[in-house]
Amino acid sequence: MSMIDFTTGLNNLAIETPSWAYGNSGTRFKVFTQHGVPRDPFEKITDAAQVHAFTGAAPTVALHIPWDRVSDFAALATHATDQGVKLGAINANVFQDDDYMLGSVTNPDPRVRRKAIDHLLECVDIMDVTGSRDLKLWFSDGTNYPGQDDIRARQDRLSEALAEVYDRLGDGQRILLEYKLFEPAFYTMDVPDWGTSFLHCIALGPKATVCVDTGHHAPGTNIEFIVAMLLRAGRLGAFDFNSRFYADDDLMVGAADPFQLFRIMHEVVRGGGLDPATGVAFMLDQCHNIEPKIQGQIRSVMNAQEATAKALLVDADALKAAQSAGDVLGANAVLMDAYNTDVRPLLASWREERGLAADPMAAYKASGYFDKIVAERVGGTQAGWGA
Ligand code: PSV
Ligand code: MN
Ligand code: MN
Repeated sequence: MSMIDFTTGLNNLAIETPSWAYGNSGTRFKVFTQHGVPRDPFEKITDAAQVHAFTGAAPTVALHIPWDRVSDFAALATHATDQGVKLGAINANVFQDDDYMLGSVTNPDPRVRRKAIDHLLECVDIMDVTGSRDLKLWFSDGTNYPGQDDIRARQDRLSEALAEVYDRLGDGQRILLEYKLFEPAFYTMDVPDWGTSFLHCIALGPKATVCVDTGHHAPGTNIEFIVAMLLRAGRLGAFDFNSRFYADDDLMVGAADPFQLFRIMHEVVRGGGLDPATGVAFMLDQCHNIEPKIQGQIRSVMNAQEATAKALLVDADALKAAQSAGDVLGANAVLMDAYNTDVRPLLASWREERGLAADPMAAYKASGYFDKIVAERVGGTQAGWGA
């Protein structure tokens, strides 16, 4: 069993934070506005840079188009670099336009499909300017009622659209195809599960990989099994990390079920996913509806680091020996020993060795940044959700 060493593994864990986590958000019942939230994409990047400054582990920021549309993406990229971060994945958005009521790229109307594909192509144009590697595609497309549309024809339309976008990708660019079990469609989603995403990725070619959003499965789904399968097939492109108690709750990763996050990270370590050459992007896809946003992101990065540190502590040789000997309880104990280790002192040392504060949350709170943005910013924008 090849395993990466503890420090290299932690050094390689780069968490991408989402621009939309910094804006106001809520549920479909109410958006709660907070003080000091960014007024434009530039200020979102500035906030994201704080998360990186205090954790040393969040070097990139994902954009969502059109939520983050600016007139000059090169200027946004320069601003990011000036702040000490880089622009990351471009998330397409074909789910907030009246035209998409019956679907975007799978809509029965060719005019609507054209409009949706054109948006996806425009996102690749933006990637060319921002230097982003990844185009993240999530489709809200689906149906609510049996018979509403032809399930197979929708798959044909989807694969046509994906092929056109795939052909437009430049060198070093990838498609991340995200799946979701339900919502907003309730009978069928056109990309409901990893199998559907995987099939489309295989048909497209090596530059298409699956994005696993941890909130997008049926309750009880064994997500680490999916992770193992995709890594084994070389098609795990990214995570959208968040946690959930019920459905797509978008709560802080590691908040609802830290043990599940550990099991996922164990499979990531086991499958070589912390080796940058494997190409797994670790992104957060969360909304902080009631908690302070920058702190919510810092806590999420710390939670991901803790789960990863525990996974890196698994004694691979002892585990293999116990597994080979058929020692069921012994093998389980190896995993549980790692999970039950308090890794916070180890992470504090890791940070101090890099000139960071041992406790990023306390250091951020003491920095005065929050008071500064509250004073400076009036009338922050909405993340895009929960309008
Ligand atoms: C859809 O639920 C999703 O997970 C997709 O990744 C969207 O782009 C994102 O949420 C927006 O928050
Ligand atoms: Mn997502
Ligand atoms: Mn989601």
